[in-house]
Amino acid sequence: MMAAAQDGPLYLGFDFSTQQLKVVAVDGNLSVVHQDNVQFDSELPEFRTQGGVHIHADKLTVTSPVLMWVKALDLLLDKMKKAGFDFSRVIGLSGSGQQHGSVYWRRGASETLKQLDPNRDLHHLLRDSFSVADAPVWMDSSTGHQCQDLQAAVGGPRRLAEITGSRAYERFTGNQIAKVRHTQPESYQHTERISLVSSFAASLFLGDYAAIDFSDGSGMNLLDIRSRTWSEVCLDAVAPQLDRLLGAPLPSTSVLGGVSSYWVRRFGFSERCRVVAFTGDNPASLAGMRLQDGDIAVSLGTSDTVFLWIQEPRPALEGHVFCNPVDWRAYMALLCFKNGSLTRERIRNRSAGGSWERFSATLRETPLGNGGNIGFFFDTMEITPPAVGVHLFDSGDKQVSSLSPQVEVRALVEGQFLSRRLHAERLGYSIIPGTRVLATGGASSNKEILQVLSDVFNAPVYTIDLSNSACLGSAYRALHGLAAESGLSFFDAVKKASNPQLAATPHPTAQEVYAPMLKRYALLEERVLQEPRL
Ligand code: XUL
Repeated sequence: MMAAAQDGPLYLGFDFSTQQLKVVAVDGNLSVVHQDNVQFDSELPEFRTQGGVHIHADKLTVTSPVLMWVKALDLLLDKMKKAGFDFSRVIGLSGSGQQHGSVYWRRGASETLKQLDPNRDLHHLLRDSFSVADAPVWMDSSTGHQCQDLQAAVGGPRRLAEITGSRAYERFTGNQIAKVRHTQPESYQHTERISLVSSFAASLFLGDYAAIDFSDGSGMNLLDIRSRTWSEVCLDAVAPQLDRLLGAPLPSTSVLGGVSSYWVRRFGFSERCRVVAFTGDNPASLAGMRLQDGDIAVSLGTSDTVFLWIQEPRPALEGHVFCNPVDWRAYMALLCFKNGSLTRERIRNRSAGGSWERFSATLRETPLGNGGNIGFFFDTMEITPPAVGVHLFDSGDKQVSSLSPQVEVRALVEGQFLSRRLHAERLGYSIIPGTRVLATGGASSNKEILQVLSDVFNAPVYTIDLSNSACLGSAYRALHGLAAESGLSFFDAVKKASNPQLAATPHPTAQEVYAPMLKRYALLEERVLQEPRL
């Protein structure tokens, strides 16, 4: 044991995501020394989840059993122990949780948490500690009424977005709490504390209720993102005296305390091991990517997601502005675009003979700006902006019914990236000298697609593997949380981590071509939004 402890300190990052619980351990050089996971469906079949959740008969209500998450933690730590992981070297841990989900602790649970018997599994000890057994999760969309009520109470969707960073969304926790209060009044009565998935998980390690952090707290429609306190008007609209059930929110970099004696005695954690506030999986991913001021990350997957670091929040009716998880003065924004890879594949099949090589060759052979042709390809109802259908325009802004295959390929890729840039700028993002575009996800392996991305943003594009970013970001945050007490910035704390790879730099004429095209794109998008939906 002594010899192992001399091998230097370790930091753990956990990720309580929808389908699995993951862990990663990094050393002081930020090298990954251990990782493991528990898959809910296959390793905890007794809970009968599919993809980690239960979809209820109304198809709108989606929940996960809280005890499944607790049991997954028992299982994960047992696996680590069996693999010979030396818990005594861990001096800091943190974690992330799927955003928006809520956990309802039954009256008396805080006492239980404080006196956990190290000879027993957590899921036995906490069997009776939850007043609501099935936690609403982010996939739930059953709270339409509650959203309307909240918006009406604060003065409309725009006002709600100004206060909390987002208009009302069904999955956001405030609306979920309002629904639990109305549909399960008795359970609500017996609730002593409400946690997010992230602060619930931190509570297990702390042996006490953990604070909700500013960043994950921003996904509740309850936090005033400027004052970083609960918004009274929002709380009052959801439930009386809700602040007592939520506890005071804290900066995401806070050290909450030490691990409870349960962990010391059951697994051999050091009494020195600190728990740094857990946060949401998207904020934790931002930390894992080491996104900086001015950067934008574009994840090119089934749906495309855009992450932004912003200094001044400018919330809109689309997208979300959250408090920043690594710098409490800053903000981050998140935008989701539904028509990503599946649309790229459809156009590849239609206009490039099903071949990515031909698709790429077409992008190489067609000019920047596509001769003025612009396309909107919303195969399914888009989130950002809320529009559907394919809309094509020629260089004179005249709507046309088709484009040649070559022009169509470029119109798709340019159109997607013009849209990512337009909506990012509406949330307060601007390209500054030194701006980097970080690309990740399936399509980020296509050099020609990345070249268009670089040209449209007039900024260099770097690629980065994000498959583990929330978990890794949590381990980084654990390390930084400890160092932050001495004033070290997140970026100084994690500078030893490996850097993203440069993949494309903008063409010298990019700015000249795309600055006016972005303005035209915005006007044409207005026209598309005004078209009647069929
Ligand atoms: C973000 C959101 C999802 C979950 C996934 O608003 O709902 O990304 O965080 O775990």
